[in-house]
Amino acid sequence: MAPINTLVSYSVQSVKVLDEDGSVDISLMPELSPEQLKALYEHMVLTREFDERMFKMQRQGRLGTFARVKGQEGAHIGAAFALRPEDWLVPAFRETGALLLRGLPMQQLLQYWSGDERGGAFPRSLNTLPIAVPVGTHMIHAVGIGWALRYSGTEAAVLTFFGEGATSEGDFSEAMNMAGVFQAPVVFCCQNNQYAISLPFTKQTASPTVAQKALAYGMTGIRVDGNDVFAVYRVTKEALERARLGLGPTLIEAFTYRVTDHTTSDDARRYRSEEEVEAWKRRDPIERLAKYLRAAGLLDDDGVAAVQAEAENRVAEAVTAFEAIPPISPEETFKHVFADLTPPLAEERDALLRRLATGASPGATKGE
Ligand SMILES: Cc1ncc(C[n+]2csc(CCOP(=O)(O)OP(=O)(O)O)c2C)c(N)n1
Repeated sequence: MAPINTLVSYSVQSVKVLDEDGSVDISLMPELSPEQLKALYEHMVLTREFDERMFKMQRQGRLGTFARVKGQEGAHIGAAFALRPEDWLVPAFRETGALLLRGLPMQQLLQYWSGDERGGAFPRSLNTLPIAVPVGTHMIHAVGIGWALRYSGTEAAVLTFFGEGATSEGDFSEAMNMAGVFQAPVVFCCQNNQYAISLPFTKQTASPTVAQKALAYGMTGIRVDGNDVFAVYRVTKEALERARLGLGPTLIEAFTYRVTDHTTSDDARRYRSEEEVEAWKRRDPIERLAKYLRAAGLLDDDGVAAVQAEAENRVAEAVTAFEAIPPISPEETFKHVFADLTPPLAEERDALLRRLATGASPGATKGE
């Protein structure tokens, strides 16, 4: 019997296009028109403004707990910018910019993070699954959609996002394995922001990179500078194209950093240094793009101010629209999670409606 060579050699390709000083590697620069370049910038600024405003609203008690995306705009917006309308987006919970880019109304996202069930019922026309807070569960759904697309001969692909913490879940392994075996047209985009709440990447996995995990599943793995919107766009566009052509799935690791707390319930100062955060703030993805646009003659001081003012207006309008939405009815709170309500939930709903019919308050009393 011939010996099985158990030594597998591999290398992880790492892609960077846009430098911190705003200069680009021309040989790798993706094709983007001036309009697209400006749209990318405007969208990243809008996402940051929305994120800041949501944070203030949460602190004012006008919104529930939510996960900020500040510092990660290059990673998830760069990737989502490569999607076509017929593709599918399967998000986790830290992709605000991708959801807005997909066309989700801002006030609906505010509804979602305020705990209003209607916020999670995304318009079907967006080909976008709802936010998944349970870590990693949605990657399996992404593969299911991808497999269905392949089975039905539809030339479209799926882009799913998750954090590096999610790669320790069994769901990641199941999803990656199935996508590899069935050549499902799925692009797995890991926003490696280096912390899963307080757990640093080095304690999450013994692998030096997330990208190399692709090797075991027989798919392409690639690491990209996640604060470089051009690099993320480029590799995601190529991966989506391969997927649409039936050439299989890809794992992309967008290496980035969460410059704010994990969620509004966290205090990151308890587990990482100010110096570390400051160093990453200097690699800000929006600043980097702005430097490039200025050098290309596509942006100046007036332009920066105008984009910021427009973002503030749009966010203010969305907040006004959100706050004018009438409260959800008790009955409707049961409507948007399951297509067919589970028997225990149906029982709870009926009990609540019976109780309300007597004129009682919705709150349960002891013993009920
Ligand atoms: C199945 C499951 N386990 C635990 C949690 C609690 N939890 C929420 S976010 C999080 C860390 C996720 O880290 P990562 O996947 O790296 O994403 P990030 O928050 O950094 O974007 C944990 C453990 C959860 N939501 N779901």
